[in-house]
Amino acid sequence: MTSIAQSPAWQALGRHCQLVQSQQLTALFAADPGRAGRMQAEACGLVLDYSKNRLTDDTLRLLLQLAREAGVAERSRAMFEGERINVTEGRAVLHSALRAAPDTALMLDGRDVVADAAAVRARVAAFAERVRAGQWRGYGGEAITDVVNIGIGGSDLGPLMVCEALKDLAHPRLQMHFVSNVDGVQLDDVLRQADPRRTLFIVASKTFTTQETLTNAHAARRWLVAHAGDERAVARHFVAVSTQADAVRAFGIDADNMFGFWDWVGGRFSLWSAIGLPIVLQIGAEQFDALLAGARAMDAHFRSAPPEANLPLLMALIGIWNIDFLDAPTQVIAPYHQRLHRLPAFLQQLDMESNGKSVRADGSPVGCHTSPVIWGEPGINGQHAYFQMLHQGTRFAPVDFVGVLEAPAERADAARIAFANMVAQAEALMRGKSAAEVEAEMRTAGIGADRIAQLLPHRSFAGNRPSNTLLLERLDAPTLGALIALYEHRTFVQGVVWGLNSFDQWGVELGKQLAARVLEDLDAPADRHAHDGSTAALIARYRRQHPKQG
Ligand code: G6Q
Repeated sequence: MTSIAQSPAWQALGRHCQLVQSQQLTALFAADPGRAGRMQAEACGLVLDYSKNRLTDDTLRLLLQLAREAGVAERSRAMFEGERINVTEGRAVLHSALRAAPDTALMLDGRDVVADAAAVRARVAAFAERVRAGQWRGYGGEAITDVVNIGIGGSDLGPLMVCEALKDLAHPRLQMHFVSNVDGVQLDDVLRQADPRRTLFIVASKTFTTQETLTNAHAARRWLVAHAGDERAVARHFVAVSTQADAVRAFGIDADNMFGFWDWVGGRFSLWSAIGLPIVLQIGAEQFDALLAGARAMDAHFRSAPPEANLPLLMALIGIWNIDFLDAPTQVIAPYHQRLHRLPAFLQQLDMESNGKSVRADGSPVGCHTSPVIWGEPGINGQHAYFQMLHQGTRFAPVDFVGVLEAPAERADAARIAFANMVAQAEALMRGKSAAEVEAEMRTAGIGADRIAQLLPHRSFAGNRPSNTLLLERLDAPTLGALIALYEHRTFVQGVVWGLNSFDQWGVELGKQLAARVLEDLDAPADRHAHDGSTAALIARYRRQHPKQG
């Protein structure tokens, strides 16, 4: 396989980039009154304005040609139809089947995966309804008030992000908690204020072998049994979500309290499966179905909308343009709604774990840059922190501004201020502020010529910094579902163009193996394993702080 960088469209984009690079966005707008209207696309309650990117109609034409040459449509069909596109693990990639219309069927290894997903979803819904109705009771006979999801990575970030985003729909009695860190602090913080008689633990782990999750799950179990004084309490307070029924049973959780999913669901794509149990508990099965319906609508849009109006395709191609041609090393996610505060962390995993790779699916070098560093925080806070670098740093970082149009009446005024800030920042990044403007401003303020000359370079902004603005008509379950699916497909398309397998994660697997050797040596009087000088010294320093008793 040859690298996409050898393809005719890529080569043409390289040449075209020479022309576009020197152009100012403000000049492109001035020369073309139709630009903003043309460079907008809308679907599933989402509006994308991509006009503030450093590209022209020719760029888009070449990028769409690139997508054709990379076979995006064919690969997408292969994914949706259940081909084993995750070649290193020999697995299909079917998170879309988890949200497929109930009257469709998709056969994989002789099973209808849509029907299997629906059956688990029905069990999840029934269980969640009992908890929400106060019929599922703890060992003391009381209704559950606190739910603790113990999981990490894909078994944490998706449900956490969605539960935060849809908090306005939360069940009034249920408080959700998420514990992922193994250091004990996060779990202690939750347990300190939890009532064991009213707390439900969800142990969420696809493999049920992850050290962090199992350590926390065992600690939570000890806490519960110590309070209850009876092992049998575990059955009332622990449920599991996993693909590994035997390991769940070995932990002591009954099959009745386990909700399964399948190896064709990648961790970072799993919130649509039983991993979404915390979401169902928080917002109810009906709203969870609405979340799935929103994602399903985006799946349909991605599969059928014309390329020039296709949101995931456009966002993916613009990302590739920024990363590979304009040389942007990072991508900022700046949500302007507090409820979306975990979106950057979720997208960081989705994108960096999927496309943070250097070789193509066939093992050959990829030959171009892949996943950028994805980072961000709520934009309004960022304005008082990292936006300085966005405006005046030596590297540029494209931004996805994510805003919400509708707000409840009681928050409308405050929401308008947030929205104004978002639009103003996108405008400022593009426009910049010329030396002439700064000079005139300072003259009007009565500042002397010497001082003006001194301050001019500091107070000028070069501008021409690109961004997308993505508007949600409202922050509800269907629109959020569509937003997540949009980013999933954006990630997928980029992986296809780069020729990657976006669905394995050997770097994560490495992390799962590494700690065991060091852990063994921390407890030993001397190293049993060979380490480099730095690692050995750090282990020795730890041992000095924790001398063995007796
Ligand atoms: C996701 C990754 C990774 C995984 C965690 C937790 O795509 O594979 O983030 O979700 O390592 O794994 P378990 O769910 O198996 O505990």
